[in-house]
Amino acid sequence: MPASLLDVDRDRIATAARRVMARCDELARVSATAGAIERVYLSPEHARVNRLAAEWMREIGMTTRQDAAGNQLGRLGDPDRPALMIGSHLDTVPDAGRFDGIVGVLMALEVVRLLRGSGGHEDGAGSPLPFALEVIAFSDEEGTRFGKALLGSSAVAGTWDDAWWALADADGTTLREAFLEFGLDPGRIREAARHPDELVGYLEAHIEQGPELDERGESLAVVSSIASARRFQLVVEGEARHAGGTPYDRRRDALLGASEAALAVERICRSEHHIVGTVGQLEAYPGAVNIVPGEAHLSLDLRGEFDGERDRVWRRIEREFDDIMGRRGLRWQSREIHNAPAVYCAPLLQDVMRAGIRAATPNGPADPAVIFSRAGHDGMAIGAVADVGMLFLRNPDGISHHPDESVAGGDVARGIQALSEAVLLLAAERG
Ligand code: HGY
Ligand code: MN
Ligand code: MN
Repeated sequence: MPASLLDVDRDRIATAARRVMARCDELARVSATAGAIERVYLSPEHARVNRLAAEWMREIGMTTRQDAAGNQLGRLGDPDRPALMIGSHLDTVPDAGRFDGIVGVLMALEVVRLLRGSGGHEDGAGSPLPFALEVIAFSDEEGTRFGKALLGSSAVAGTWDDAWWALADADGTTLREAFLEFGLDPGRIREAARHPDELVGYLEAHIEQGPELDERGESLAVVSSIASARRFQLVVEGEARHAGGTPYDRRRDALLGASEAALAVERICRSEHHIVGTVGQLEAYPGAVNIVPGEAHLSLDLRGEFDGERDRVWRRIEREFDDIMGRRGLRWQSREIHNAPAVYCAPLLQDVMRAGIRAATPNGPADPAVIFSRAGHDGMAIGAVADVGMLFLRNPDGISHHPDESVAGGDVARGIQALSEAVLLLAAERG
């Protein structure tokens, strides 16, 4: 039986898991759209979930603050000590599930509640843990509103780029205008940045957003690394013409060029190892039923386990696009809107996560699963300022970024225990 440092009975852990599931439902009701879940950066819904998270942080004795980028933070422990940061994000994609990001923030709160009560922080001062605990609810991991992902965590990592202020949402509101409307001061954004000396590390629990744990019949996994990602907006230019009178050999149909490009992305990425490419958006202009599309706009989301491999495949895709558009008499151009290098989870944090899983799943495999995350996470940004460790929870059927996204309460309970054990092991390691 793997050693367990967490002296908490299973009923308390089960109660914690039930609270997480109930709060996931409560947060799911904070949405911009009726009947679906959508919560984007700097929206009224973002403000409402930050207030709820702050209330739950204060409930367990944490001091709270919203930082200069709209991230919600809670802290417990000696103000002069470095902090172990645990968290995830509360923003969502459109028509989202109720667990992506959200379950990790709520599990972090339960870990603090358990550690605070069982030999963890009592009053904050003189706590037996050699570090403070911080819970962070990142404000924009998805990039849904402005296209650039990881805005909240980039501010915390000190990697904010002032060029982002000009990014605009679908209504033409710039990031700068949205900051001001939300009550934030763009001039103070760098106050959100944390120094490496302030942080012991960053831990995040997240649903896998893939089928591996479900197929293996296992509850939890250690994450080895987070895929590197690049996102592009592409424009294909042809010539709008009459849909009836224009013979095929006179057409320069931008939509067909874009469609062939999307199929080429799938073909190329399927032929590669640990590379995924997705065209999630495709629009034809002028978009009339009786006009050959003269222009097409499409997105490309390209990810890989290694930056160099991902970039090599992008060059391969560019060459293929040149061939396709050349053959069809079309022109094309790309604008990169997001670029995040791969982040490799710190060996020590992988080790404590592995030991935490063993303690939480005594009937599980002696060697818990280790998974490379094809999904992006805030750890990709935070890796610039702290060591990153991640725990995956089984995600039935692997469906995510979809209302059918799910996670079992029992796996949440095991995840809370594993994360708590990992924190205690890290504390023991740091003496
Ligand atoms: O896109 C992603 O991989 C993450 O869910 N934002
Ligand atoms: Mn997501
Ligand atoms: Mn996520």
